[in-house]
Amino acid sequence: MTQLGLFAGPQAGPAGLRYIDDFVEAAAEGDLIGRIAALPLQRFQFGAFEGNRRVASFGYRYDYSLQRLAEAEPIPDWVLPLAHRVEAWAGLVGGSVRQVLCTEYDAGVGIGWHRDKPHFDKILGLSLGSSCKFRFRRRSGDKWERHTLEAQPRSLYMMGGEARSQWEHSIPPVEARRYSITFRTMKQA
Ligand SMILES: O=C(O)CCC(=O)C(=O)O
Repeated sequence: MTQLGLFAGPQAGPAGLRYIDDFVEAAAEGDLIGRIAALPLQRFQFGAFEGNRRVASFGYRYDYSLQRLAEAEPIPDWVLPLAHRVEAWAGLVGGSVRQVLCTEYDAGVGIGWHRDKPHFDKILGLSLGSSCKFRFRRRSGDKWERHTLEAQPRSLYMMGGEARSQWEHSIPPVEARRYSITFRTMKQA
């Protein structure tokens, strides 16, 4: 088991980043991949543009054309026990996860540099199917400070604190099909 972010030294990566290997077992991973692959996944839409990754949002989705959150289908029953385990691991109150995003990255597909929308607070992500380089960067004068987390299949990461508010993240094109389930809590209104 690896935990990052507890003792943030210069090599430790962004403060507020936590990570654990083997959050789910191999059998559960296969079941979750089957569940996600069976969803009506749509290419990620941002305004007039379309990303190559395919997604399904639950609870809320961000409408890039209207630049606001919109309600989405409720979080499916098969996700709820997992969401509760994720909340317990993160020390969050049960029911804090209000948005779930299921994503499929085919080989050669990644996600560009971004920070998640400010409506969301903590961001947790379960990796399934294959590993990825989960990259972080933040401005430091005229340079970028960088960190890469090798996110293994079946692992879980959490971005809180500076990892969430100051650092951007991205995933370069993956080598083999990867799925992820992102769990997001909401900022207090
Ligand atoms: O696939 C992942 O683990 C990250 C997804 C992500 O950063 C996003 O959808 O904003």
